[in-house]
Amino acid sequence: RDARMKWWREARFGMFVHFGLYSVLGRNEWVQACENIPQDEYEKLADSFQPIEGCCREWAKLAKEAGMKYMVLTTRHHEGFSLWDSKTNPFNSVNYGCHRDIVKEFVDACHEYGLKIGFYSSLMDWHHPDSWKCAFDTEARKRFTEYIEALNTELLTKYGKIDLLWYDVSSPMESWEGWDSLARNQRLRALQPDIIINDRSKLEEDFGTPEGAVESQTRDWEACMTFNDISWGYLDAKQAEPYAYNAQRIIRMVNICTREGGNLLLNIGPAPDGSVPEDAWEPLRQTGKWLSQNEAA
Ligand code: FUL
Repeated sequence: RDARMKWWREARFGMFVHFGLYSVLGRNEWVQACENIPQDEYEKLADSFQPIEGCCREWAKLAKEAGMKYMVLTTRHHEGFSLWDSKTNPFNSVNYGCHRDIVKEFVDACHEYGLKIGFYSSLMDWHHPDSWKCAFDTEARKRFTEYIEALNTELLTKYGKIDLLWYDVSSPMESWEGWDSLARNQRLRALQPDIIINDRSKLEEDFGTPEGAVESQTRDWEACMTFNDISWGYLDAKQAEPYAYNAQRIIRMVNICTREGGNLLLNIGPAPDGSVPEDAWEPLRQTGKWLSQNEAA
């Protein structure tokens, strides 16, 4: 375990990217649930999902400049839209909208900039009919956990070496048994022997994930924070708070994490066209400058 954790423990700083259909609306990644948007209406957003060519390179270039060592992309957030050429989930970015495999572009961009590669994968799926039934319907639960495994198997076999799997929110089930996490994670590790897995499949696995606060844990941990503290997905100007992190605040967080043996995974929510939001550029560049000067010292 120490061997596979080595790069991660030295990394200190990574970029989280929340990108999906919710980005098009610019009102938080939970918008479908919060505003009760009917499924057929939400599906229509897929046609307007048209990120500019090269957007993943833009993220990776900035991550590199910021002194980050790895990236984690929401390959499929709770909404259930897969950003890759999935055979398991036809609701994806190759069948709809831009007709591109964004995950592949992301992986290529990470290679180009020498960044480790992380995949975020939700244990919920609002687009899948079994997602909500899992808690009380055994057959639905079986179908759904198989679906989750099939998705992750695709992700871990189609794109070469993947460094990190970042599970998220496991609702409605409260135990790893319910999600069949132990057996699934073992099978996934067999596909990617060096992969690091976070703690959100209800098993401790490799590291803890305090959210929204830089709070140390007695084990390996990574604080995930988002640029404006209120949304992970893009917020358009009408929704956005006038406030975003500045370099000073980011540097302070990185330093606390470093001192207390953790990492900082700092999120950007790209705009509908995939570009890096305006107010993230400068703070991240300044952070990178500071880190490179002080690492050298
Ligand atoms: C949460 C999710 O529900 C948010 O949408 C976001 O992805 C965050 C990192 O984890 O629990």
